[in-house]
Amino acid sequence: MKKHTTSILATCVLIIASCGSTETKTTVETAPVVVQEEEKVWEEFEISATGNTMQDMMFSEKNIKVEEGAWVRIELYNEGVDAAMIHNLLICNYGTRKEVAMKAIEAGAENQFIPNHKDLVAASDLAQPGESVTLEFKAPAKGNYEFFCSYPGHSQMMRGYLFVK
Ligand SMILES: [Cu+2]
Repeated sequence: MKKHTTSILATCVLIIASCGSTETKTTVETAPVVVQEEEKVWEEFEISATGNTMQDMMFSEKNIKVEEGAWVRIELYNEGVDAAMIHNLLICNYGTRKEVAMKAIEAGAENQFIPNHKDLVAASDLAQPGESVTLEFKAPAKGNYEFFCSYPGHSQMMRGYLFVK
């Protein structure tokens, strides 16, 4: 008799347990949180800095075209392995590259070779060999601009043009 009672009890426990488990399976759907933000149109670019000597270092892109007022995101990949291959990407008004590059060297490593200059439009952080950095800025007024690496000795080899349409 005792044995029988135990088996009935065990069956009851099983039923309760299974009922409980189906209940916990019910999940509550949560609505995604919508963050109100200014509508930004992004134009994205990936630029690699290649080469391992002062003679062959270069950017993989030479010309970038964007729309006026767009937000520009440039992912700069430093593919160098040599310790001297430290790169960044500065954007300046057309025809001012040499002057801004000179001021960048004066600004020095403590300022990541970013000068305080009226013709400087945007500047990324420095990317060590194997690293990448992201530069984001709003496209300036329609016109022609230049980009270059301001690490000392690099601006002549590592440069290109930004066209804002
Ligand atoms: Cu460089």
